[in-house]
Amino acid sequence: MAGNDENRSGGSGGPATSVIAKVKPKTKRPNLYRVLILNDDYTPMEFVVHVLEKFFQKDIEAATKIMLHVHHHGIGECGVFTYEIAETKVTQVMDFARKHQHPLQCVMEKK
Ligand code: TYC
Repeated sequence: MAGNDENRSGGSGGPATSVIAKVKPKTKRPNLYRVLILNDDYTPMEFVVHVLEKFFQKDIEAATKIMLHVHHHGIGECGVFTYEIAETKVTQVMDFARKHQHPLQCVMEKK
């Protein structure tokens, strides 16, 4: 009867020691990125509203509000996304603007 063998991790003779592994919660919050559009003098207001509806799922009221904010303040937020989604949105908007020959600029920034 040696007794308590499964707890004797410390070698011979000494007091019984135990190792208790910490269970680390593995969920991590993802880095988030704002997607922003910039004002310019040439892109039509209706085109910007269309972009916000098409790529950012805004209704016409929200889209118009964001567009006017950008028109008056120079920059505004379209949405907040994880890195890959934000990158995709920026590429989609820039490609769409270029295709229609508008100078609209779209960028992302880490929150
Ligand atoms: N300033 C543009 C105009 O007067 C409209 C506009 C709004 C352009 C927002 C870009 O991101 C923009 N036609």
